[in-house]
Amino acid sequence: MPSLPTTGSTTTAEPKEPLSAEELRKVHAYWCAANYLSVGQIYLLSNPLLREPLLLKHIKPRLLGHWGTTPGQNLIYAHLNRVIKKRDLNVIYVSGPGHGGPALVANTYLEGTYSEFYPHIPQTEDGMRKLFKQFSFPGGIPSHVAPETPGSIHEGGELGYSLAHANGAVFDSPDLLVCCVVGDGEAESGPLAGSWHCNKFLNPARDGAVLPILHLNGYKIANPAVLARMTDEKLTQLFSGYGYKPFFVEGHDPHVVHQLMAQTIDAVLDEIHAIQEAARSGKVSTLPVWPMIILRTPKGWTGPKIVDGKPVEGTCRAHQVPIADFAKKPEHLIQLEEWMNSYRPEELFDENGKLVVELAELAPAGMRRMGANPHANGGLLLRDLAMPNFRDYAVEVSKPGTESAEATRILGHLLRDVMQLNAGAQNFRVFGPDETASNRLEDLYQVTDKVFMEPRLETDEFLSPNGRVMEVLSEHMCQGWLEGYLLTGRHGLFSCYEAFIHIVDSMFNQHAKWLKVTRHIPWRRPIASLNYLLTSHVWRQDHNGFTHQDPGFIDLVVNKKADIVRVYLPPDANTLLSVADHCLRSRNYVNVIVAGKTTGAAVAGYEIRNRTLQRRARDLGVGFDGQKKRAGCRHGMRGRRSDARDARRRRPAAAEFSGHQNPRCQCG
Ligand SMILES: Cc1ncc(C[n+]2csc(CCOP(=O)(O)OP(=O)(O)O)c2C)c(N)n1
Ligand SMILES: [Mg+2]
Repeated sequence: MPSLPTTGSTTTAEPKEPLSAEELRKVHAYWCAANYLSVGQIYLLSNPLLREPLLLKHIKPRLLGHWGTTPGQNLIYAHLNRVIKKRDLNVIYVSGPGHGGPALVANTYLEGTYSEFYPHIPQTEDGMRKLFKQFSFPGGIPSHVAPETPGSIHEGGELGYSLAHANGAVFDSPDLLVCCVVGDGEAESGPLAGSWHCNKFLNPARDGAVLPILHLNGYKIANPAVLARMTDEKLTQLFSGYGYKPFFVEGHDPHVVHQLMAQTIDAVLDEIHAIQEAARSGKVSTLPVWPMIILRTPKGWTGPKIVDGKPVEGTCRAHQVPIADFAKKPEHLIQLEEWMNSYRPEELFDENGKLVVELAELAPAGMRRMGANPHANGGLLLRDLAMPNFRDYAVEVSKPGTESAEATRILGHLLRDVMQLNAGAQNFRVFGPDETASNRLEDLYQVTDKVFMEPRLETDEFLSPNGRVMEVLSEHMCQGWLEGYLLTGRHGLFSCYEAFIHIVDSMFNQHAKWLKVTRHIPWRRPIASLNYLLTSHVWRQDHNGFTHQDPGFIDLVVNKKADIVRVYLPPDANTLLSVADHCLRSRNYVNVIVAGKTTGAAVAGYEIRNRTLQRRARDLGVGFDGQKKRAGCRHGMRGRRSDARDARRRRPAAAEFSGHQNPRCQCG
């Protein structure tokens, strides 16, 4: 294979051999088992243990999936298992190149969690057959890491968000380590490139740690990856500049790489531990230099070297399905059989198809298994927010329209107290791209600061390592952090100018799809809703103009079904309070609140507003009961237009339009 551009590096660990011969044999065998199961998922319909000679009828008629990233991710998983066991660590795995779905499915199957979540796929020969068949198959499972995958908080279908998700997951979880695999192609994306700055917002005294593993397998789908063609020196300069200490693990010989990987993971964990110790003992409160791993291994490692005369392993031809066309080229059957047999399945699985005991013992136990870690099923850890009575913050309105207020400033009073009430629980944060004060939420700074780990100047205000407001001028990072935070069982709010929330259109889509799928997965517990507060809306721009006007995010949002999204247009401060109270209590929605920050009339007290909404609901032919708690739409809620049309046609029972027939709605 072509040589990779390495020049040696000062941060490549001095070669040692931390694994005994026995440990090396076993970790290699475990990796082979994961690779075998990954190839099996991509190719096989039956004959999972190759007990019969491989025939065309054993192969799936349509071959789908991504092999190229998979062996590298299997290597990382196997080595994480080793250290989780050895050090009793609390770790979850974020797969940036989540198109490597076979790797995560294979590993969770090997560790036993897959069969616990899906008992119809047991650790038997027939279970293995079903595991293989279901992959990327009608009625089966997605080819990517997905909500269906145990241990996952990150799909990775749309590349670029892994590092932001990983950081969001560890905020306020001091015990948690997220291993975040970043693809070298993924690393070219804007969101990922920005996300290296996450370290400036991570406080080792109160947050967990992220271990980024930049996987330089050299290629994307059809091109070399930019970072992969840089020398180790250049990469060291780049990542040192971002504030990391890169450790290089490079090679093609599995046995060399196993030793180097084991040694390097031990070294980086020692560094992470030292950083946390220093911060938690109060000795250091400045931005630490976090370690990261740069892993250079061939794309499609251990797969076919040459297919039809062309090199495959170590090239972008290994990205998806390296051997195909079995009907036309029977010699490919032999090649696939040789490839699968190269892992020696007969030594890995017993006569019943179960992983042999000496290898099964390598996985951690119980909830330490990455597929079973409760942080990756955040609803299990979710606690209700302590909420003040929102009515206590209301603007007094003796006569409609006579009082005026900045709606979001009034909301700021409420958010300040939500922040304060939950300070002990450490489960609420507010996110925004440098606009929290501009959006009139600055009362938050009476009780907390903006988190900032870089040096602070005397002239700075409200910055500290302990702040709970997260401000960075990257809507992608704000969204990714909040998603990671919510998916691991906490609460938050993202405030943004209405026009610029479009920057995360696609991330919104992905999160909404995740929520939609999780509703049908019984073991996924509901998580807190993702709440957007969009201000600087189209109607009131003051010193900004056309550049800052665009109400189109709502168009995008209402394309989703009403059981996933909610759009609220509260007309005044009091309605906004009520809406925010509702949204912060709700579960499994994306709530979009569009509200003005400039001075506007406080239209009505709660009684008058309820009457108005009742009238409006009557006009639409839908029910409204503003009097009953948990039944009425006190929120000025809008469903999709088509919902309203459907509702008018069907004249539904009370409260359908408002969505309150949904038992998960927690209107309080
Ligand atoms: C945002 C985004 N753009 C494009 C794609 C299409 N795509 C899927 S995989 C891939 C290449 C990924 O390369 P890399 O991150 O290096 O992953 P690996 O080599 O580990 O497969 C691309 C471009 C995508 N999934 N997401
Ligand atoms: Mg790559």
